[in-house]
Amino acid sequence: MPVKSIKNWLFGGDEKKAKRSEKPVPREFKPDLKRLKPYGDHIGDGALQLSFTLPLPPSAEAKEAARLYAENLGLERVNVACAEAIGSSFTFFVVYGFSPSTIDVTRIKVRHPPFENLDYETLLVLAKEKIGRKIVVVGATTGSDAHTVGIDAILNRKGYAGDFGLEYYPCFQVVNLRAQVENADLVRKAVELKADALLVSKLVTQQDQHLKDLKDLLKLLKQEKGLSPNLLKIAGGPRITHPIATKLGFDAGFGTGTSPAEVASFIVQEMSKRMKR
Ligand code: B12
Repeated sequence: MPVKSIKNWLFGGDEKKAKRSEKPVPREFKPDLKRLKPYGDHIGDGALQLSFTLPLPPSAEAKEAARLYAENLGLERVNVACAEAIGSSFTFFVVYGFSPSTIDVTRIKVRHPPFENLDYETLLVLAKEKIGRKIVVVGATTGSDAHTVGIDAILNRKGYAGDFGLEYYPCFQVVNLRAQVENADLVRKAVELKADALLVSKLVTQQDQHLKDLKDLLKLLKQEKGLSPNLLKIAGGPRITHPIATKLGFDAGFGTGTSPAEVASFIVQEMSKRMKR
């Protein structure tokens, strides 16, 4: 159906009439960035949802314990919306409440990896002009960690959320060692392939295993003499941030929702800078 007919069908009558009935015009909304609160039913009501498990069998008393616990956290007008048994000794709760807390967003500063998002063509031109050869990227999920989806999302041609992975770019030679790769094997492979960038994924964070494995990798890299002096060391995973990764000694860290294009942009720009030195 043509657009005009759809409007006539929806609103009745001609287009002029239809335009008049296209309401409501959204009001411009300016949040109070100095005293920001969550939004539920009304702006600034502080409504939020919380889920947690108590080591109690399900009962009216357990539900009351969940309500009081949420009140102890500072929530007001708490409603326990869900109380589900998890086995015989645990209950999972979803509670709603209203928080009086506010956050001053104007004071927040987050450190990101230093790069500009480049489109595909610009990136290839930069890589050709400044680097002039294939950039060797070696990636893996290390230690006992078996999660491959994150590193695959960045490296494999099919990519992530409609964004092609590094294999799609002719400027990269990608070697994906996938999961449960020992740090020593990863370092050996980086030497053998003359890697320009090492990409490490960590998903399992229980008892800070991800930090232990990443530190161990850095130690091995420091001891190894056969690596490129410009080797880029990049860590990623849902609990990795740029500040965490750089504090450990990596060049960059990428967390949840990272697109391959961002990683490609960072590698090409950072390598271009280093090759000038
Ligand atoms: C799928 C999955 C599995 C699959 C993995 C299959 C596979 N081939 O990868 C299987 C079933 C094997 C599995 C097993 C286990 N899993 Co699991 N798993 C998940 C799950 C549901 C999704 C992970 C995923 O694929 N995400 C999708 C990808 C695209 O997202 P991503 O990894 O975050 O990657 C993005 C970014 O983080 C970033 N990124 C990631 N890596 C890198 C690297 C670089 C260099 C860069 C630049 C960016 C980058 O870019 C990606 C794209 O944006 C998560 C829960 C969750 N919802 O996250 C649990 C989860 C990770 N698993 C968990 C656990 C506990 C396990 C097991 C221990 C369970 C068990 N008791 O057996 C085992 C572990 C086995 C092992 N030895 O590692 C826990 C980890 C808890 C923790 N924080 O330590 C989670 C969080 C579930 C939970 N809430 O408990 N799991």
